[in-house]
Amino acid sequence: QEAKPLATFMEDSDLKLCPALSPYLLGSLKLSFKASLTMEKVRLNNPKVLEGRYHPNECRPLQRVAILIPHRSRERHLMYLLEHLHPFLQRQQLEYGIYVIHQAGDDKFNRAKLLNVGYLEALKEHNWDCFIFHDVDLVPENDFNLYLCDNEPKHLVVGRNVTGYRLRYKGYFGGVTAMTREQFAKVNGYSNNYWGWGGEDDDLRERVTMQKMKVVRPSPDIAKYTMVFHTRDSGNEVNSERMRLLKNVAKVWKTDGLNTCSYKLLSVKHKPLYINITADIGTSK
Ligand code: UD2
Ligand code: MN
Repeated sequence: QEAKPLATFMEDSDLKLCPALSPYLLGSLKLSFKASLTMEKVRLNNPKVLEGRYHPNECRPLQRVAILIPHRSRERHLMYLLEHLHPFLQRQQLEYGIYVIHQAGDDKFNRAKLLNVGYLEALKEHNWDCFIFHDVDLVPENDFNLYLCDNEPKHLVVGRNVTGYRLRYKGYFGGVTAMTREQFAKVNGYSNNYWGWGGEDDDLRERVTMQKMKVVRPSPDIAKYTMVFHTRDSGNEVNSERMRLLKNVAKVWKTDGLNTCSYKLLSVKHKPLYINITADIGTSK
């Protein structure tokens, strides 16, 4: 039997690579979050998004980017983030997919482990090049803040409206970060052992520097975010173990991370605007 020509593939590869800077970028935008917004309106505003994914038709995207959002009971934040993030990513001419990783149950929240789960599950669906680990409540203000990976791990949040747009502290690596598939695998992902608030982002930075990689950031006038106001969630109390855990990163990173991330996958749902992964990630005790 004669092999059929891969028509669509050939057409695709004939497409020119997208430019380093998309012509659709708008720069700094003043963001507002309307009380009357609904998820249905967000869906109607984003007709080109199919089951949480999009790719440009006019050019071949530079990278395939998976956005991973750890989540539990922040539905409004998720709606506002999706409202702004979808058009933002399309203006950047990226191929992307948005994954929401939902922690089942009401044990202490574990942001880092959820992000490990997101990485492992997203790679089962598609060969993503680049991963953006993204808080649900941080909305980027400037689309020149490119959701692409660099040769070094990238921290995309220099400043937030709530803290006067200043870097929280030297070495700060929280909020939104971008790592390639290889960079994240090299550090064995996040630790699975941070239950409750804090420390997991510093742990990841330690892993990165131990591998002789260095954190890069876009310029402060670009790496700006609006944080949707919130108080500390119940179930995410400060992790009093975090200082002790942080002292042991060098000793444990090889046996605590992607290679030991055990969880029960409860569901994968392809919603119109995102892929929802619900997992039972065990307990803190
Ligand atoms: C800071 C960091 C965050 C993380 C955290 C400590 C910034 C901008 N962000 O966030 O990256 O390092 O400190 O763990 O510095 N979440 C839920 N439901 C919950 C609890 C948390 O969905 O019940 C998710 C959600 O995506 C949220 C994220 O976890 O954005 C971080 O939690 P937070 O927003 O309460 O903590 P925050 O703002 O101090
Ligand atoms: Mn927050």
